[in-house]
Amino acid sequence: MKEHLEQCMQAIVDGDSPKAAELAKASLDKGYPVLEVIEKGFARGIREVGRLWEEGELFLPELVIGAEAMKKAMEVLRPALEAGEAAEKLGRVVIGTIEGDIHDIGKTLVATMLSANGFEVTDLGADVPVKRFVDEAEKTGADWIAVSALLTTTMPGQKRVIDELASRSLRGKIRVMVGGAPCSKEWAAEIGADGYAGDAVAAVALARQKTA
Ligand code: B12
Repeated sequence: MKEHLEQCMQAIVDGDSPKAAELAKASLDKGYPVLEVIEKGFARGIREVGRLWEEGELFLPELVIGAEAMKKAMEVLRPALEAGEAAEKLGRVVIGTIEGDIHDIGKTLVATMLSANGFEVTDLGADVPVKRFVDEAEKTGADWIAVSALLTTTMPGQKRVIDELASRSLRGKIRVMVGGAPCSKEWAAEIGADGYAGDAVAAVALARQKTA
């Protein structure tokens, strides 16, 4: 298993989409825990690509190619995560990546896990305008708005979602959770969010714990 996870990571670092898809399929065939394969294999790979890019060892096209390989692996693995979808719905969540930000791999993983664990999820995709989060949440009667941000420059958009809710007097009715690599518990507290989660499993726990 350890060696397999290393190979998964390496396929992303190499930007090798066919290999990533093949390893993802092999993970399913071998019955490895899917979430562990994602977090300790593929996602570790994409974070390593980010680190190498930041250090100037990789160029932007290589970052893009790494992200493509990551997406290929996710395409193979996602149905296995969704397979356990619960019949009883625990609540409704509107999720998206905030405007100006196109990072959607982590957000999609959170959406998939919420949906597999009994939440009705409306995924608005990436680069979502502030008002659209709130419009959709009102329309679907959502319990939660989940806002992802991967850039320090787009994080303030998470606060604008909260401000927009307040301006429509929806602040206690619809909760807001924030996440994405640069976010933290402290940031969530600073902007008055109802919660922060550092990964998809923690996001499910947070939604469960606080949904009335
Ligand atoms: C892949 C990637 C890309 C891909 C995105 C592909 C895609 N479709 O998503 C591409 C190549 C397109 C890209 C582009 C850019 N990127 Co980029 N990218 C990354 C990288 C390497 C990995 C992100 C990722 O997918 N991680 C894997 C997933 C599984 O993890 P995650 O996103 O963190 O999500 C988990 C948790 O955070 C949490 N979570 C996520 N969302 C949410 C939401 C909620 C509500 C909750 C509760 C939890 C939660 O759960 C997830 C699952 O565990 C990061 C580096 C890093 N370490 O994050 C840089 C990074 C985010 N990128 C960066 C930059 C600068 C850019 C660009 C500006 C580069 C450029 N010059 O053009 C552009 C931005 C374009 C834009 N406007 O958005 C910087 C940001 C720096 C900063 N301080 O803001 C980073 C940190 C790289 C670096 N080390 O410098 N990028």
